[in-house]
Amino acid sequence: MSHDLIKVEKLQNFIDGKLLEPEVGEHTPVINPATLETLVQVPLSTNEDVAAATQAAKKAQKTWALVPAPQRAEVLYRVGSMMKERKETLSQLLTMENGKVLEEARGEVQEGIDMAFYMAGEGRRLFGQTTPAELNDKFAMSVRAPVGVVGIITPWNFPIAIATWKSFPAIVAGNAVVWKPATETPLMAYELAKIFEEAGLPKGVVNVVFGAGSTVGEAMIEQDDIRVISFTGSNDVGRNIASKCGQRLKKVSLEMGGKNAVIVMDDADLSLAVEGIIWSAFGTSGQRCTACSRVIVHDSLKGELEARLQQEIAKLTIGNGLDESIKVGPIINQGGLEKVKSYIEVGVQEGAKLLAGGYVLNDGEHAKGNYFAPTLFTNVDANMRIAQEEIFGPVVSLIPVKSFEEAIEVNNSVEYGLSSSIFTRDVNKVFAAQRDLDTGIVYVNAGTTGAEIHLPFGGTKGTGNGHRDSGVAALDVFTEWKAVYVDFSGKLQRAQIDVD
Ligand code: UN1
Repeated sequence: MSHDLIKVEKLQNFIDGKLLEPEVGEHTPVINPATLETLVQVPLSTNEDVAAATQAAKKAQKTWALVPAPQRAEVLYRVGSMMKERKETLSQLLTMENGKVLEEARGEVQEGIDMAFYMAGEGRRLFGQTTPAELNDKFAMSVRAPVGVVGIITPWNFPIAIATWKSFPAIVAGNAVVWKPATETPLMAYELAKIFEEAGLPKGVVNVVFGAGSTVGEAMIEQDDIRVISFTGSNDVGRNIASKCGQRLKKVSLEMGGKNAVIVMDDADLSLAVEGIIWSAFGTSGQRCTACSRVIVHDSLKGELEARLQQEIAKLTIGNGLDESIKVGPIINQGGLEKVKSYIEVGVQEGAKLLAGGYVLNDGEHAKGNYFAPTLFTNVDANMRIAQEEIFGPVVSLIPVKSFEEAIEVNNSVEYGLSSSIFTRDVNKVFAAQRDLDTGIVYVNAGTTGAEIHLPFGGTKGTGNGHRDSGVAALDVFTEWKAVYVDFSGKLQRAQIDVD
């Protein structure tokens, strides 16, 4: 069965094209959240491993940057093809280490495949600008130059897709990568490292160092040769990275979650809205940055929406995601489960009304994993903590409002600004909403999840620091603009001075 897919007992770091034991040699178990079985041991690396990876990357980058970008892209085309061939294996491993159901795991691997082919295409674009110069016989243009060695820190909730969003643009632009994957989900990194190697990526261009954020992540920040840190994870950790990198004038790209809402207006197609809410609130057990955790509903539809959501929640099958009939998988670990549980108490204390779920599932097979019942609160006030703070679990709060304007205001009243959605059939409301919703991603008549890789991914306010993952915007993180002036007049021409 799927266990046979894991061929080793202990994972190793991947540095300079070699599988290496961590210098200090400590490991920690990787637990399948659906069964609590140990899948494999993952290294807890230290400063020395990060230093070795950085040196390997620095050396490799010099040569890699001189490979023409269309040839760099060839490697990504091969990576994409290999991911496609191995899609089912990768998906099963992903379900085992992360818990998301197989259908979603396949979707996530597909997101990585899409990113490979998309970014490979950039090898023949990587556009800069050509523009007239101020003076005769002079040519001006801008080109994208690689930054050098980049550090990427990826989360457990999308362990392969987010890794591709960050590493593929970095690679095609001529950088080398030091990558710290989440210790909860190292198998995707291990598999991707193998693919990079087999696809012919020169050694040292991508280096994987497994370990904790407090050691490996901190060590990456301290390496002067790592010029960019691209991070997806919690707000606290992101702020810490940003402030430390700020001191060192290191570029930082952060993506730190959301408190995303679906707005249901009085003219909405209610069945569609219910489907959109169920999928984006309870898919991945709500453990997406883009998950819907608030539903802002027009008063006139509140009762009907509550009833319809209760009905649909009752139909959700919860269990091990390797079973194709399961719709909702487990929570990543005990800590995650405790956090979700604590928010239920908070909600009840704040006076919200619990309509579904609200408890850890301990019956039968559920006792063997980290399962939480899909949860629905109603009569939630926009200022309650359950309506303001990121829960990262299968918990959704219904907030009734009286108007479109109030809906927009409530949507924008949180610290985060990643994704938002509106269900309405009124074209005027659609256009006003896409203008006024203060989020990096806006959906009309769809839930809050499902971003496509060729568009920018990220958000406003506490979600990030102005950068974007995926899309062309990702190239901005991993390149420096270089302005190039070529004077072919044969004499010294002085800009701004010799203008007459
Ligand atoms: C995340 O949760 O961090 O839009 C990424 C989506 C997916 C990516 C989610 N394509 O939901």
